[in-house]
Amino acid sequence: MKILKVDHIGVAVKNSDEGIKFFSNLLGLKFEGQEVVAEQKVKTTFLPVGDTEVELLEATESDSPVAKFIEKRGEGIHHIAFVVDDIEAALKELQDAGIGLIDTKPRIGAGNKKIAFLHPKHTFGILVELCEAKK
Ligand code: CMX
Repeated sequence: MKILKVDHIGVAVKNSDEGIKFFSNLLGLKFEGQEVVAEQKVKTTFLPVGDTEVELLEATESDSPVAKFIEKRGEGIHHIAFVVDDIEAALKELQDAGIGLIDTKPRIGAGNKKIAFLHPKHTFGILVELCEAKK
């Protein structure tokens, strides 16, 4: 498995506009756009910085995983996403090493990228996302 870079840091927010005010208007990160990932009931906002980005996550429905996360833990860092060269191979390697996976097969995330989440129980309580490099 080859980790190429941190793709993004997901930040759960109650209100994307408030997040944009801080990260973009105040810190100066570029606002690159937004996308609703309907299957995951979340609106994502992309704020690139260097060769990575901050990704704001706002629940689109009250039963969204992001709404549940905020209810339980408050707003804050929700996940860290790494780009891998081959996501299927990386998942197999991790599974063989005994790491629990939320997604044994990739699903489609923001930007139409193949993504998969590892189980936080096996990753120091941090939700880790793998996403595949664009080919
Ligand atoms: N941080 C730490 N732990 C988390 C977590 C988080 N952000 N999200 C979930 N967990 C924990 C849960 O507490 C649960 O723990 P236990 O098994 O000990 O109870 C475990 O992980 C599994 O969570 P779940 O909600 O029961 O499992 P699901 O399979 O229903 O959902 C997940 C898991 C990660 C997909 C979902 O919680 C989630 O966060 N979905 C939104 C994903 C997202 O951010 N999408 C945006 C676009 C993605 C992109 O392209 O970047």
